[in-house]
Amino acid sequence: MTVLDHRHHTGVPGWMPGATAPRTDPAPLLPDVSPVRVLGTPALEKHDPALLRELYRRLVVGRRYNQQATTLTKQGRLAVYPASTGQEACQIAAALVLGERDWLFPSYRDTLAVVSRGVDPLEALTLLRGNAHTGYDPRASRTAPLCTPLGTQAPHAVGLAHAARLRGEPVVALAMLGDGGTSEGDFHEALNFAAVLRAPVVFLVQNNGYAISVPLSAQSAAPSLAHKAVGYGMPGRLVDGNDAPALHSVLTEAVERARAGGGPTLVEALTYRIEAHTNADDATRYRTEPEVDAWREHDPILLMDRALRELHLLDDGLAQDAADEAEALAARMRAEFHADPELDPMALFTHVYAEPTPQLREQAAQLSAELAAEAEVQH
Ligand SMILES: Cc1ncc(C[n+]2csc(CCOP(=O)(O)OP(=O)(O)O)c2C)c(N)n1
Ligand SMILES: [Mg+2]
Repeated sequence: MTVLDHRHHTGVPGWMPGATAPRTDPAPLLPDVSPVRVLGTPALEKHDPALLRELYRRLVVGRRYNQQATTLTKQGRLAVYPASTGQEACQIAAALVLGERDWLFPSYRDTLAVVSRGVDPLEALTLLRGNAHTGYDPRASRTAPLCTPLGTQAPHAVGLAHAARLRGEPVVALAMLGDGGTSEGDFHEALNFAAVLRAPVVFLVQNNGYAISVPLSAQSAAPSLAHKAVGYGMPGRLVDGNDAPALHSVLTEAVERARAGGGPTLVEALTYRIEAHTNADDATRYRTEPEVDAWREHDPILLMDRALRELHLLDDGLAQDAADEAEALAARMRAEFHADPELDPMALFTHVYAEPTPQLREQAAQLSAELAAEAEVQH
């Protein structure tokens, strides 16, 4: 082997083989200078009217879902709810671009994406109610559990996507992260593996400006989070995260590219969380009212409503239908969550190990005896 055999690493003519030579031209991987937008541009007319109406309907129902879940925390019926109010366009687009065989890897903020994917709206909230189990069957719905540790869902998505590819299955995995999540080691490892393996994965970063109280400026010095893609050798896309059709087309392109063997894409969606981080947070301590108000003017439902009415794709009747559907869902959530859940304390021991350890068996026997003794007393 001669030193010139290293040449296959260098795709750029004029470079000597060696460690410092760029391997590919980074220019095609760079994100757009300004975020991709469809609403309010001529590109909107090229979109399927049925899809646009569907996006609108899902936005309206999704907003109501967020509001009702937040209210349930105030009534003590949900332990915690990280609302995606203001980020609904990202949530519904992420779910809509995936096929039945694809996989979604959500974070704790992405309950609405899980519901949009078809998981029962109440089952999707089981974990946030304080139940130790996820509530829905991840295999049946091809939706991983809502992930609380930041970024750990990203390498899981890559592993699943790579494994599916090895099996010859045309599966794409979409992992959802926050801006703060991009500072995690798991994010780096996931992107590196995904690019090297050309795994069929899409990373959707919802940049809502904050990691709890930490603003993005204190989180990252990258030109944009989408630029982070380039260092790994995958394309980065920057999109308006409150523009549902823009998200839908950028994500669809990324999913199709992944499915066709083109490898991973990192999509950064610029958005804003209108509510506090969770019901346990006071956002007025680190954000100003004018800042929140400016984002209310760029609300995903408002933008969609305005644009669709201009094209005569939406009228009061259709808007009322969506509002009615949203109210019916909220009523169902109230009715089902106000009933006390029937829990079997012994379920604590299921799904922990395939074969329970001797210690777990002992603890299960102890709890079982205590429950039996208590039942005896109550008789
Ligand atoms: C590994 C890890 N470190 C810290 C935390 C605590 N934590 C929970 S949410 C959060 C902020 C994350 O912000 P971002 O990724 O921007 O997502 P957002 O909440 O804005 O959707 C932090 C630090 C965690 N859950 N996991
Ligand atoms: Mg954030």
